[in-house]
This record gives sequence, structure tokens and C-alpha cells, in this order.
Amino acid sequence: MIFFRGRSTWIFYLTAVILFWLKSYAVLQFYTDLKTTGLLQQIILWINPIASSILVLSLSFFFGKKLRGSTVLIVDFLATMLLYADILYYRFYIDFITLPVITQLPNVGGLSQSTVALASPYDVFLFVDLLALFVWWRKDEWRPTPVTKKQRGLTVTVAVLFLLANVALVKAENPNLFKAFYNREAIAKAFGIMNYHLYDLVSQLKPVAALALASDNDLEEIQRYVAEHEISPNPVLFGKYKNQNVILISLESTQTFVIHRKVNGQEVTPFLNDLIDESYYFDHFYHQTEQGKTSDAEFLIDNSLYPLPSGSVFVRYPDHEYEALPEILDRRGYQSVVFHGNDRTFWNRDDMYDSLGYDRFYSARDYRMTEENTINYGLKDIPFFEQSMKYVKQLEPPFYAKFITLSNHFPFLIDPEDELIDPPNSDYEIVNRYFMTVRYEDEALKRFFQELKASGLYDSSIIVLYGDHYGISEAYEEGLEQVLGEQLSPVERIRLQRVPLIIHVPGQTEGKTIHTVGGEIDIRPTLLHLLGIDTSKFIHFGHDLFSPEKEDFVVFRDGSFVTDAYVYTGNECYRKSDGALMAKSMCRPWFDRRSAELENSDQVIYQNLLQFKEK
Ligand code: GP9
Ligand code: MN
Repeated sequence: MIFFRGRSTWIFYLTAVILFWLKSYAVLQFYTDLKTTGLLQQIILWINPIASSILVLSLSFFFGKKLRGSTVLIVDFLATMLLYADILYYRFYIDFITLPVITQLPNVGGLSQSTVALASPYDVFLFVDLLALFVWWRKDEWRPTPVTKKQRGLTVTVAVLFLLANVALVKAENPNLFKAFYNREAIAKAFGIMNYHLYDLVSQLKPVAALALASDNDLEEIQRYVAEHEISPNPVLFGKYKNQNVILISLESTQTFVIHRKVNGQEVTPFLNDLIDESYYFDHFYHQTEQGKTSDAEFLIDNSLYPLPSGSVFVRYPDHEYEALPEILDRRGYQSVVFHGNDRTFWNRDDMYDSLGYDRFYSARDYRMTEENTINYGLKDIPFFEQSMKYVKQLEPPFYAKFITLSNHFPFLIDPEDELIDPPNSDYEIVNRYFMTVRYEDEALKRFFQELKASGLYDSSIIVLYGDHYGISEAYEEGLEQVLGEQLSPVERIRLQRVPLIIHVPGQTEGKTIHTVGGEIDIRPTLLHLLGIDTSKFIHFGHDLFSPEKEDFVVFRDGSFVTDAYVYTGNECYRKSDGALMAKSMCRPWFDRRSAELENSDQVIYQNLLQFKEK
């Protein structure tokens, strides 16, 4: 029995493996919301952590006898921390962490109040086995012996056998999974969290190889695709607002369901509701962000490219070549600036804004920030706009100015003096507070617009307001159901990804609601056409929302999409009008287009193709 020569080493190792296996199973089963249907899925869930538990802890075999016990503990601890990071991330995003998310931690201020709000007392159970192993390791008379080559080989063989069994069972359960690898949740459920991380690692390496092989031929192919899908602008609006300023306002976590909504008889967004009455309002407009959140929204708007499937482009590719909105406008004599009451390094903005062509970034260091006028990530919205006005007045027209609000950010913290609405009373404090922070944001906007009117900018600027991404994630959906008074179906869940888009043009006094289906990727061409700028030479994937030719179509980063009549989500096709489940063939006509959009856009970024473009 080779396994029991040098017994204490093996008993210790095998105990650690079994405990880590059970823990990995528990994470998927009890700490996340993955639903298993049927016995086979349960069996898969039990089996999938075994191979990785064996392999991860066998790393200790590479260390000398003396260090073997301690390396088991260290590796176990690090792997547990990874599981814990997954749990925290999952609690908000209903998604698993990716390598870029971990590496971008320093760019998002590390661990914050948002993270603390996601912790739970039950989390200590994740560390109980480690504590027990530690005590045992300290007490035991430790007599480690060398691990022979044969023993190592046998260990790896056992692990590989479990892995093969896992793959075979998954194939039997869902043969389609191997075709569409968009969905991280499905991969984790099928192969376990640790194997998911291995898959993630490999998929991060692929773009590195693609970059080395990039050539101008790749660009030409994509140029052809873009040209084929180009549509003509709205003939009446094209160039109507030439040389006007552009004011873009990012509304943190603001979703369409707050617009025109009353809570306890009070309007949540009284100012925005009034503004809509004298602006264009797009009520079928969706956010398309992924793990880069606010920075993804900014990227979508300035470039009309899709964000990446994992991590933020701002953090991952700040050195790549872009042809962004500030650069395009610069050629027409515009200056471009950004205002944001947070550290300039957050989301790596300082680097990325240089690449995008911004002339000036007014960040935390340009504002007077005190204990009283800050909350959560930074300056509260009211003082933010107030203090920005001083700089705005110094701007030479024409300018493009972007304002990024912050107060309505998870976990929606608010000081008592800023509570301007009675919260709803769902069982979720996060959801209740959300309505108060949205109401506060609305108040800040009202005051800012008063200033814009007083300074004459209201009449000489195209003003675009957009919700950057959702605020209430699926994890808090139950609270939202209580407030909205309805059960959320898959189609309703997609509808919740709508964010408001409001465009006010100079001199406009009448409102118009436009129902065209679109997303953040469409903002740039829409805006450029109002300014009379021809977009046919750009590499972009958006379309003018005012164009009569704009089709109802929006693609999401996870491969879901919405058309005029259908919603494709979670690998299922639904009829939009009544949410009825349809045959997949009804959605199939859009599959190729959806994949081409995402893949072409990714290629532009990964292969840095804009370096080959003549500008
Ligand atoms: C931070 C702000 C919020 O500067 O952009 O970031 P988010 O978490 O929404 O991406
Ligand atoms: Mn945001």
C-alpha cells in the first residue's frame, strides 16, 4: 500500500482534500443560487470538485518534507480565499469572478463598503476546516516522508479519471454547453469553481496569441462587416446641431423602472420626469455593460464598441489604439473634459482617458472633499455638480463634457439630511435605500440644470443623460418584486436591464418618447449625426437611434439579445409581448449576427486593430 507509507503525510493530505472537496461543493450548493434540476445535475455537482481538490493540494508535493504540511495549509487557504472572493462577487453580480476582475482590484479601490455589505456571518464556515487542520498540524507529531514519483503519478491519474467522468456526465446532461461558452455560471455549475478558474485562465491567454498575429487584413474584414450594416442618418436631424457643445451625464445605477414611478405617492424622479416632457426619451434602451460597470458604459459610448466578456477594457487595454469620441471631436475643434468626484485612478481612468483623447480630467484632487460632503465612493452629487460649475464656466465652446455621478451607488448609502423621499418597505434595505439615493441624484440634476440654464449652456448644448448599468442586481430581485408588485419572469428580467436615455437638444420644448430598441453602443453614432459628422469611416457597431432605418436589436455581452418581437436569454427564446416560451428556431435568425457583433468587436480590441486604421 504505497499510499500509507509515510502515513501522517497522506492522512493529513487526504483529509485536507476531502474537506476542500466538501467545501467546494457547499459553495455551489449553499452559498450561490445555482438551481440543479434532476439527479444527474446533483451527481455532477458532487463530482466536479474532486479532481481539482486533489490537484490543487498536491502542489504541496513539490515542496520538501519539512514544508509539506505548511504548504497544504497555505495552498488550502489561498484556494479558500478564491472561493470566498467568488461568493462575495456572486452575491451581487450572480456571476463568477474572472482573472481580470482580480487583477483590476487595485483600480477599483480594493475592498470597499460595497464589499463589506456583501459579507455574511455564515462565511466563517468556509474557514472552519482550515482552523481544524491548523490545530492538527501544530499538535501532531509530524513525520513527513518523501512522496515518490509513483505516488505523484497515481495521484494525478486518479484526478484525471474524475475529470473525465465529470466531462462525460456533463456531455450526457447538456451536449450544447460545449458550443456556447458565453455563460460563466453554466461552466462553474458543470465543472466546479476551481475548474472554471482554469478555463478562465486559458481564455485570458488566447487574446495574447491573437495580438501577436494581428495584421491590417484583419481590420479590412471588419471594415467590410461594419460597412455592410451601416444605415443612413435621420435626414431632418443630421447636422442640425453642428458645433454645439455636448454635455453627457452618466447616471450611476439608474434603471428605467424609476422613471415616472411613485413610491408612497411621491415621485422618485420628479426632475427627470419633467425633463422628459421637453426632450427625446428612449424607453426601450438597454445598458450593455459587463464586469467593467461604469467604465464599460463609458467605453461603449466613446467608442461604439462592445465591452469585453471579462474585466474592464479601461484596465486591460489602456495602451491600445482607439478612435474615440474626444479624438473625433478634437478634429472639429472641440475640447473634451471629464468630471468625476472620485480618485483619478479608479477604473484606471487616468491612463485610459489619455488614450481616448480627453484633454482634462477633473477628479477628486480638483474638488473640495470633506467628511460631510462625501459618502461611499466619493463626492456627493449635489456638491459635485455645484463645484464642477466653476470649471464648466471656464470651458471654451465648443466642448464635450462628461459628468459621472456617484451617489446612487451600491450599497446606496445616504445621510439622513439627503433623504428626500420615504423609502418603500420591502424586506431588503438595499432596495429601499436605492429609491432614496435615486431621488437624491434627481435633486442634484435639478440644481445642475438650473445652473446650466442660468449660464446659457442649456440652450447651446446637446445634453445626453444615460443610466450606466443596473443598480438592483438579480440578488435583490425579491425586494424589487415587492416594490413593483409583480413576479419577475425571464422576459421581465431582461426588461429590467433598460436604463433611461434622455437627449435634450438646444431650443427643444416638446418631449418625444421613442420606442426603438437600442443600447449604449448606439449613443455615439446618434450624437455624431446630430453634430453633422459622417460616421461611415469609423469602426463601430452602433446605429443612429433617430434613423428611420434603425432596426430593433440590442446584443448583450452574455450572448442574450432583444429584437422587436423576441427576447433571447438563458439559452431560451421568448415572445416579447406575453413572455411565452418559444421554439429556439424563432430566435435563430439573429444568432449569427449576435455572435459576429461580439466577436468582431472583441477582435478590434484584443488585436489592437485600430493601430492599422488611417484616421
Ligand atoms: C467609481 C464609479 C462607480 O468611480 O465609477 O463605479 P462602478 O462600480 O459603478 O463601476
Ligand atoms: Mn456605475
